[in-house]
Amino acid sequence: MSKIFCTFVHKFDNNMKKTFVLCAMGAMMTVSGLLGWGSQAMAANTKKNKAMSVQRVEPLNWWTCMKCPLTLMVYGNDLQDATVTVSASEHSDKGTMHGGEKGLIIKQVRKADSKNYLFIDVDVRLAGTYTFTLKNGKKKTTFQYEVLERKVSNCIRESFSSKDMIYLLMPDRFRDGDPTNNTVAGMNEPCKKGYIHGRQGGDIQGIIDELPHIKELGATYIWPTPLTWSNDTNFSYHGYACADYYHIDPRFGTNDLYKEMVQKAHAMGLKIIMDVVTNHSGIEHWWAKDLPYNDWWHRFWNDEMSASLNDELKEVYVGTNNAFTTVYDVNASQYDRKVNEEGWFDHHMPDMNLDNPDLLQYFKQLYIWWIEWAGIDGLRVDTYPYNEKDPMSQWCKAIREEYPWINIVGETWTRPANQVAYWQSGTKNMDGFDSNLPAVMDFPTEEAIRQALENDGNYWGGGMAKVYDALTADYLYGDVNNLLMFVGNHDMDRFADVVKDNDPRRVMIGHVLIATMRGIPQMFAGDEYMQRSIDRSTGHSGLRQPLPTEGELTEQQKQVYEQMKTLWNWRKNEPVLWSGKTMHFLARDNTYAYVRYNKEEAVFVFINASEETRTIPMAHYQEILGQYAPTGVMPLEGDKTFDLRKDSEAAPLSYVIVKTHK
Ligand SMILES: [Ca+2]
Ligand SMILES: [Ca+2]
Repeated sequence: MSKIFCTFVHKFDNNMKKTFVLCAMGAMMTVSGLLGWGSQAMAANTKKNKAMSVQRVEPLNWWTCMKCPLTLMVYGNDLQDATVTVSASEHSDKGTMHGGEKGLIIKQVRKADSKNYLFIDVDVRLAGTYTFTLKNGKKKTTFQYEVLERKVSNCIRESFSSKDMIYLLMPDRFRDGDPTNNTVAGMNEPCKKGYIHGRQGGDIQGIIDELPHIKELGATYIWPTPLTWSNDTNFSYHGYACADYYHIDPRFGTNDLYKEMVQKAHAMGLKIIMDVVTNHSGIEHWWAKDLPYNDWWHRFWNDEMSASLNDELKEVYVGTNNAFTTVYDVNASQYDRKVNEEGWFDHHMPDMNLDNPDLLQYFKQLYIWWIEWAGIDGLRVDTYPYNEKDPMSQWCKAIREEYPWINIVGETWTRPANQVAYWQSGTKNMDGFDSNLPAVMDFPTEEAIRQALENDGNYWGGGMAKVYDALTADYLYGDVNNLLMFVGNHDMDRFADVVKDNDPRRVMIGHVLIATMRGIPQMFAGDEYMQRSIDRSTGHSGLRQPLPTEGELTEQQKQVYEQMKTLWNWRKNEPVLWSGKTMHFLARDNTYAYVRYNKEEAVFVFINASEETRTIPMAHYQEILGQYAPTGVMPLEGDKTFDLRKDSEAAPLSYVIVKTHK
């Protein structure tokens, strides 16, 4: 554990005879005599202890020279009426400027609705360890807070773009690299290997162990689904019901190990995306028993609108209606809009109220803290359109003011392209809204590719005509190169399950499309082996299964992997695919042709998604290919030469990729 980052943030009163250490480097909080720490233990502790005390301070530490202002959320017992002062610790000579001016100034102390919280706005000027003193009559308590020197270069970090390939994985269902952490005392759900909905033991060590595999495949970024503390009794493995945003779930590892994973990935040329969940926390979050503000969560079933509803409707009212259309639909009812935005994602996922300024500030600081502390390279935001759009736009802006080049992709799960485009920064929306969100997910093209390959496509408008149509909507988007391209993810049926006959040729066509069309390709772990669900009737749990081991692979899976590896590693060195323009040609007979091109070079792609041999009618494509050399090479086939002026044949369910230049 690094001494530099170890943050001794506060002490309980001497009369409590306890010391509570938060270590920014460490995953675990050590609390003397308290095992199985969690919200219930904390609530009990709070009730018993009537003395003023501080139990948590978030963010865990901060840095100098940050653009984002800092508000400390201080949680403990009976803090509301305390006056707060700060001094540089006697152990530090850094916190006081020459002339005695303080390196950290309290600007404002705000009460919350709960008497056990304080929100303290501070102005950070110098690195150092600061002692905060809270006094109320004879009651007094203190805590220490560390401000570190920021490396100026930290704001300059590259992020994912169309030159990358993102590898999405679910840590619990990826690789169990450390069986000793599978069940942790005090956590509500133990590991239950073999139970399809239970925890399977996968962890951060498993991701570290698989870094060479991910690198070999040709991926450049890794997007693990959330790794922070999740303490639900069931389905905790997916991590989207967060119970502590500042700590890695001990069943996945520690904060230290997370940082080590980032560093080891970086050493191999791989980068890490963090999965952000602002729309909802988990019902087991430590703040659940004692919310800072009454409106911290949306509890609208108690408001005026729900008061008039009968009991049955009140129950329905709790959940979101998933109707994103209400955000931009000029005809939408305010009621429907409110239910979309404020309804709970699930009964165990309370909806966060981002209109509460302290909550919005909490989330800005939270993810800036993780980026700065762990060295993260990009963000993915869960359930993006369920968040209040204006506060969320401010959140994106704050993150990008701190890190101007960081990329953020929002999960915008809706099919019409105009609705996806609404959420991308740069799109010219009629209502003038700009999300400040740079990247969105191309669900319309994902759906088109899946529908094109799940049957023989032999009908009017079917097959590759669907993929062609998807691209005709590109005029809508603020930035087509910042669309996430994928054929599957952790929330939908496995691609190899849905393509007709589970045919490996169809699996490859899907991946060739996302590798060569515009945007940022992303693939789901296991698809490199055309992995299939172990039980589609069980929903998501069945498809989220551990990566097959070497010994479990069939010959067919090994062959697909070799093709995937060749495809992705070739793409890494083809700038024309990252930023080139696209010209595509009307899809005919379930074939689809397009050219990615720039001033120097071009890549010609021909997809034959039919089950018959098709002619490649090269005369059609001379409008663009005529500007390039007449002979190209096929990079995925050992650079075999290809005559770009002469018709040739494409085998059933095949692809032809030819590279040429001026
Ligand atoms: Ca494990
Ligand atoms: Ca919401």
